[in-house]
Amino acid sequence: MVGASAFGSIAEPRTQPAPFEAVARRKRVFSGIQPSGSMTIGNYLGAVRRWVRQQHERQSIHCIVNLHAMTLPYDPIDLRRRTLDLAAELIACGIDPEKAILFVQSEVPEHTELTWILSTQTMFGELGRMTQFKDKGRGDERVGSGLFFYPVLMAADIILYDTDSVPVGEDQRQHIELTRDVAQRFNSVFGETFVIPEADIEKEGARIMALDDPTKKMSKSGGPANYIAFMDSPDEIRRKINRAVTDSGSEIVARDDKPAMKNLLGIYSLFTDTPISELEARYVGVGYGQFKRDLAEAIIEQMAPIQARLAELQADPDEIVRILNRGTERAREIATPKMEQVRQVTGISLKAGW
Ligand code: ATP
Ligand code: LTN
Repeated sequence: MVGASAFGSIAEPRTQPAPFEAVARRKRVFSGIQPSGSMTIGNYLGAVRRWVRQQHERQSIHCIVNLHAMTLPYDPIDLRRRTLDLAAELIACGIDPEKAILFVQSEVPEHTELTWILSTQTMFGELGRMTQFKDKGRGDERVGSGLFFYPVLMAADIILYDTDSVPVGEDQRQHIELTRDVAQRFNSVFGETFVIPEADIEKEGARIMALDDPTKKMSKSGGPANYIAFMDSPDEIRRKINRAVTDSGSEIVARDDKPAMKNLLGIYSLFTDTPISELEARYVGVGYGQFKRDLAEAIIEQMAPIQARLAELQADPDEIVRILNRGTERAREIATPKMEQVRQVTGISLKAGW
């Protein structure tokens, strides 16, 4: 319980600084991605591209969140394969495992331990308001309660590392708001323990829409017509772009009443680093067919070097496992003392006081 006891108040200021506080540190970034399928251009444009850029100036930690991927029905053999494939995809995209810490969530048991502790500070009602739970659970009573708990595990992932900023797509904004609320609540109950993280959501690329339905977000667990993935061959990419839904009319403009074109122009602009207005001007009077052919080639060209590197990495899965094991060690160097601090302030540690 909270409050004073013969052993002192748990909210009392600590007399000794925690070891991690003694070292001045760079801004720390943490983000996660589920091994629920091959990485899509939505993941890349919304999040991963930024992780690659930020690793040079910030201390970056990237986690393959396999425990999150268990919250919907899955095949265990696929999960292991997808975990290794996703690690290879991230490295192929430019995550440098010498710079950033890249690891698999289940290898650091502190994530699940902290989830339980944070669950005691998370309201049932808060979790019920999460739109992802409502979307993925679809109101089905028989949905696993892990899906309900998903945001608590995500909060634990983030605050376990004293994260300053969380680079994600727009769909994760609500989860990060909840993370902040839970961390603040914990700090006010048990004393300053966690850094309160900020969401880092870019305007461009934050929400890439599905190719077969521009009102839904592109998602690697959607059907194959929904996304373009890094595992897709050039021919598949051509076919998928060719079949992508378009709007009525024939104008190639990024207007709100043209959601399909707005999405395709957005993708084109991000991949080629060309302002949308310039693309709109280039395609005045040009048909959808030519536009789509050009877009497919632009995507293929940008993805080619990444795909070549990916093929090399996939040829040596033992090396990927070695990289992930090293990432686990480095992640635990941060997670273990933090978790010990949490055990102390919550009164579940039997070691001498903090
Ligand atoms: P799933 O289909 O299993 O839910 P997902 O493709 O939505 O997976 P996640 O692993 O949940 O991807 O997300 C990894 C990162 O990619 C997150 O930061 C998320 O916000 C971002 N992201 C996912 N989809 C998109 C998208 N369509 N547009 C922009 N960012 C996205
Ligand atoms: N829920 C996230 C994946 C995720 C995550 C995280 C993202 C799990 N833990 C921590 C950022 C920080 C998603 O993209 N669906």
